[in-house]
Amino acid sequence: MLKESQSQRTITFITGNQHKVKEAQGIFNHFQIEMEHVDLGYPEIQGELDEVARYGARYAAKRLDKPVIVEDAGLFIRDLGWFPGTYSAYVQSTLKNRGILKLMEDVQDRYAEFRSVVGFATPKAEPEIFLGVVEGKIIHEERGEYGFAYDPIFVPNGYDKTFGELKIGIKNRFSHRRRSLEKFALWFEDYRGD
Ligand code: ITT
Repeated sequence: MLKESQSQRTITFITGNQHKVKEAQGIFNHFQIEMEHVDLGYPEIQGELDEVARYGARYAAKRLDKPVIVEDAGLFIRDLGWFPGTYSAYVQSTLKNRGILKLMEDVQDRYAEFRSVVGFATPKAEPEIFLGVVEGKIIHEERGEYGFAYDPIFVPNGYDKTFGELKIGIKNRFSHRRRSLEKFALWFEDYRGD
Protein backbone atom coordinates (compact mmCIF):
# COMPACT_ATOMS: atom_id res chain seq x y z
CA MET A 1 0.00 0.00 0.00
CA LEU A 2 1.36 3.45 -0.94
CA LYS A 3 1.73 6.16 1.64
CA GLU A 4 0.14 9.44 0.60
CA SER A 5 3.56 11.00 0.12
CA GLN A 6 4.42 8.17 -2.30
CA SER A 7 1.40 8.61 -4.56
CA GLN A 8 2.13 8.48 -8.25
CA ARG A 9 3.53 11.61 -9.88
CA THR A 10 3.74 12.50 -13.56
CA ILE A 11 6.67 13.95 -15.47
CA THR A 12 6.87 15.08 -19.11
CA PHE A 13 9.92 13.79 -21.01
CA ILE A 14 10.91 15.93 -23.99
CA THR A 15 12.80 14.01 -26.67
CA GLY A 16 12.69 13.25 -30.37
CA ASN A 17 14.37 9.87 -29.88
CA GLN A 18 11.96 6.90 -29.67
CA HIS A 19 14.65 4.59 -28.27
CA LYS A 20 15.12 6.93 -25.32
CA VAL A 21 11.34 7.00 -24.77
CA LYS A 22 11.21 3.21 -24.61
CA GLU A 23 14.16 2.93 -22.26
CA ALA A 24 12.90 5.74 -20.01
CA GLN A 25 9.46 4.13 -19.83
CA GLY A 26 11.01 0.87 -18.66
CA ILE A 27 13.09 2.68 -16.06
CA PHE A 28 10.25 4.81 -14.67
CA ASN A 29 8.19 1.63 -14.22
CA HIS A 30 10.47 0.89 -11.25
CA PHE A 31 9.45 4.12 -9.55
CA GLN A 32 6.21 5.82 -8.54
CA ILE A 33 6.42 8.06 -11.60
CA GLU A 34 4.27 8.14 -14.69
CA MET A 35 5.95 9.43 -17.82
CA GLU A 36 4.34 11.45 -20.58
CA HIS A 37 6.30 11.89 -23.80
CA VAL A 38 6.34 15.11 -25.86
CA ASP A 39 8.43 15.60 -28.99
CA LEU A 40 8.81 19.35 -28.77
CA GLY A 41 11.99 19.76 -30.80
CA TYR A 42 13.81 21.98 -28.31
CA PRO A 43 16.92 23.86 -29.54
CA GLU A 44 20.13 21.90 -28.83
CA ILE A 45 22.96 24.33 -28.22
CA GLN A 46 26.51 23.05 -28.78
CA GLY A 47 28.14 22.63 -25.37
CA GLU A 48 28.75 20.27 -22.46
CA LEU A 49 25.96 17.78 -21.73
CA ASP A 50 24.86 19.62 -18.59
CA GLU A 51 24.67 22.97 -20.42
CA VAL A 52 22.58 21.41 -23.19
CA ALA A 53 20.25 19.73 -20.66
CA ARG A 54 19.91 22.90 -18.59
CA TYR A 55 19.12 25.05 -21.60
CA GLY A 56 16.71 22.52 -23.15
CA ALA A 57 14.84 21.91 -19.89
CA ARG A 58 14.45 25.61 -19.15
CA TYR A 59 13.21 26.27 -22.70
CA ALA A 60 10.72 23.38 -22.74
CA ALA A 61 9.33 24.09 -19.25
CA LYS A 62 8.59 27.67 -20.28
CA ARG A 63 7.11 26.65 -23.65
CA LEU A 64 4.80 24.00 -22.13
CA ASP A 65 4.29 25.87 -18.87
CA LYS A 66 4.88 22.78 -16.75
CA PRO A 67 7.70 20.75 -15.19
CA VAL A 68 9.70 18.73 -17.73
CA ILE A 69 12.84 16.67 -18.14
CA VAL A 70 15.18 16.47 -21.11
CA GLU A 71 18.13 14.11 -21.41
CA ASP A 72 21.38 14.71 -23.26
CA ALA A 73 23.71 11.78 -23.77
CA GLY A 74 26.84 10.77 -25.61
CA LEU A 75 29.66 8.27 -26.06
CA PHE A 76 33.07 9.43 -24.79
CA ILE A 77 36.15 7.54 -26.04
CA ARG A 78 39.33 8.23 -24.06
CA ASP A 79 41.92 7.61 -26.75
CA LEU A 80 40.07 9.92 -29.15
CA GLY A 81 40.23 12.82 -26.69
CA TRP A 82 36.71 11.91 -25.48
CA PHE A 83 35.32 12.16 -29.04
CA PRO A 84 32.53 11.97 -30.21
CA GLY A 85 31.23 13.22 -26.82
CA THR A 86 28.94 16.16 -27.29
CA TYR A 87 29.03 15.53 -31.07
CA SER A 88 27.63 12.00 -30.68
CA ALA A 89 24.34 12.56 -32.51
CA TYR A 90 26.06 14.23 -35.48
CA VAL A 91 28.86 11.66 -35.67
CA GLN A 92 26.38 8.77 -35.51
CA SER A 93 24.49 10.18 -38.50
CA THR A 94 27.67 10.85 -40.52
CA LEU A 95 30.66 8.60 -39.64
CA LYS A 96 28.43 5.94 -38.07
CA ASN A 97 29.85 3.00 -36.12
CA ARG A 98 31.96 1.88 -39.09
CA GLY A 99 33.71 5.26 -39.12
CA ILE A 100 34.45 5.08 -35.38
CA LEU A 101 35.86 1.55 -35.74
CA LYS A 102 38.05 2.71 -38.63
CA LEU A 103 39.38 5.62 -36.54
CA MET A 104 40.22 3.11 -33.80
CA GLU A 105 41.80 0.38 -35.93
CA ASP A 106 45.24 0.67 -34.33
CA VAL A 107 44.16 1.99 -30.96
CA GLN A 108 45.15 -0.16 -27.94
CA ASP A 109 43.33 1.77 -25.22
CA ARG A 110 39.67 0.92 -25.95
CA TYR A 111 38.21 2.58 -22.81
CA ALA A 112 34.95 4.47 -23.36
CA GLU A 113 31.99 5.62 -21.34
CA PHE A 114 28.43 6.59 -22.05
CA ARG A 115 27.28 9.65 -20.15
CA SER A 116 23.72 10.82 -19.67
CA VAL A 117 22.57 14.06 -18.12
CA VAL A 118 18.94 14.59 -17.17
CA GLY A 119 17.82 18.19 -16.84
CA PHE A 120 14.67 18.94 -14.83
CA ALA A 121 13.04 22.37 -14.95
CA THR A 122 9.80 24.08 -14.05
CA PRO A 123 8.59 27.37 -15.57
CA LYS A 124 9.85 29.17 -12.44
CA ALA A 125 12.67 27.21 -10.78
CA GLU A 126 16.27 26.94 -11.99
CA PRO A 127 17.07 23.55 -13.62
CA GLU A 128 18.37 20.57 -11.62
CA ILE A 129 20.92 18.23 -13.22
CA PHE A 130 21.42 14.45 -12.74
CA LEU A 131 24.42 12.61 -14.21
CA GLY A 132 24.72 8.90 -15.05
CA VAL A 133 27.83 7.16 -16.40
CA VAL A 134 28.54 3.60 -17.53
CA GLU A 135 32.11 2.49 -18.22
CA GLY A 136 33.23 0.00 -20.83
CA LYS A 137 35.19 -0.50 -24.00
CA ILE A 138 34.86 -0.23 -27.76
CA ILE A 139 35.23 -3.57 -29.51
CA HIS A 140 36.52 -4.15 -33.05
CA GLU A 141 33.27 -4.96 -34.83
CA GLU A 142 29.54 -4.30 -34.53
CA ARG A 143 27.58 -6.94 -32.61
CA GLY A 144 23.88 -7.22 -31.77
CA GLU A 145 20.51 -6.11 -33.00
CA TYR A 146 19.09 -4.56 -29.82
CA GLY A 147 19.47 -0.97 -28.69
CA PHE A 148 20.46 1.85 -31.03
CA ALA A 149 23.29 4.03 -32.36
CA TYR A 150 26.59 3.11 -30.62
CA ASP A 151 25.17 0.15 -28.67
CA PRO A 152 26.61 -2.55 -31.00
CA ILE A 153 30.24 -1.38 -30.49
CA PHE A 154 30.15 -0.80 -26.70
CA VAL A 155 30.78 -3.57 -24.14
CA PRO A 156 30.04 -2.44 -20.57
CA ASN A 157 32.52 -3.43 -17.84
CA GLY A 158 31.75 -6.83 -16.31
CA TYR A 159 30.02 -8.13 -19.47
CA ASP A 160 31.20 -9.85 -22.62
CA LYS A 161 28.20 -8.71 -24.64
CA THR A 162 27.64 -5.35 -26.27
CA PHE A 163 24.66 -3.17 -25.34
CA GLY A 164 23.42 -4.21 -28.79
CA GLU A 165 23.34 -7.84 -27.64
CA LEU A 166 21.58 -7.11 -24.35
CA LYS A 167 17.80 -6.91 -24.25
CA ILE A 168 16.42 -3.55 -23.19
CA GLY A 169 15.52 -4.87 -19.71
CA ILE A 170 19.16 -5.80 -19.04
CA LYS A 171 20.61 -2.57 -20.46
CA ASN A 172 18.07 -0.68 -18.35
CA ARG A 173 19.39 -2.23 -15.13
CA PHE A 174 22.68 -0.33 -15.19
CA SER A 175 22.96 1.93 -18.26
CA HIS A 176 24.01 5.59 -18.14
CA ARG A 177 20.33 6.44 -18.72
CA ARG A 178 19.21 4.20 -15.86
CA ARG A 179 21.67 5.89 -13.55
CA SER A 180 20.72 9.49 -14.43
CA LEU A 181 16.97 8.77 -14.51
CA GLU A 182 17.12 6.82 -11.25
CA LYS A 183 18.87 9.72 -9.51
CA PHE A 184 16.19 12.03 -10.88
CA ALA A 185 13.34 9.67 -9.94
CA LEU A 186 14.48 9.28 -6.33
CA TRP A 187 14.82 13.04 -6.00
CA PHE A 188 11.51 13.74 -7.75
CA GLU A 189 9.52 11.35 -5.57
CA ASP A 190 10.17 13.74 -2.67
CA TYR A 191 10.08 16.96 -4.68
CA ARG A 192 7.62 19.47 -3.29
CA GLY A 193 8.29 22.48 -5.54
CA ASP A 194 5.82 24.03 -7.93
P1 ITT B 1 16.94 14.12 -28.11
O1 ITT B 1 15.78 14.52 -28.95
O2 ITT B 1 16.55 13.57 -26.78
O3 ITT B 1 18.02 15.17 -27.99
P2 ITT B 1 19.00 12.69 -29.59
O4 ITT B 1 19.04 11.38 -30.33
O5 ITT B 1 19.37 13.94 -30.34
O6 ITT B 1 17.58 12.84 -28.88
P3 ITT B 1 21.20 13.27 -27.84
O7 ITT B 1 21.26 14.69 -28.26
O8 ITT B 1 21.23 12.97 -26.38
O9 ITT B 1 19.91 12.50 -28.34
O10 ITT B 1 22.29 12.58 -28.70
C1 ITT B 1 23.08 11.64 -28.23
C2 ITT B 1 23.48 10.68 -29.30
O11 ITT B 1 24.35 9.78 -28.62
C3 ITT B 1 22.31 9.85 -29.82
O12 ITT B 1 21.74 10.37 -30.98
C4 ITT B 1 23.02 8.53 -30.08
O13 ITT B 1 23.68 8.59 -31.33
C5 ITT B 1 24.06 8.47 -28.98
N1 ITT B 1 23.51 7.76 -27.79
C6 ITT B 1 22.94 8.31 -26.68
N2 ITT B 1 22.54 7.37 -25.83
C7 ITT B 1 22.84 6.20 -26.40
C8 ITT B 1 22.65 4.86 -26.02
O14 ITT B 1 22.03 4.52 -24.90
N3 ITT B 1 23.08 3.91 -26.86
C9 ITT B 1 23.70 4.22 -28.01
N4 ITT B 1 23.91 5.46 -28.44
C10 ITT B 1 23.48 6.45 -27.65
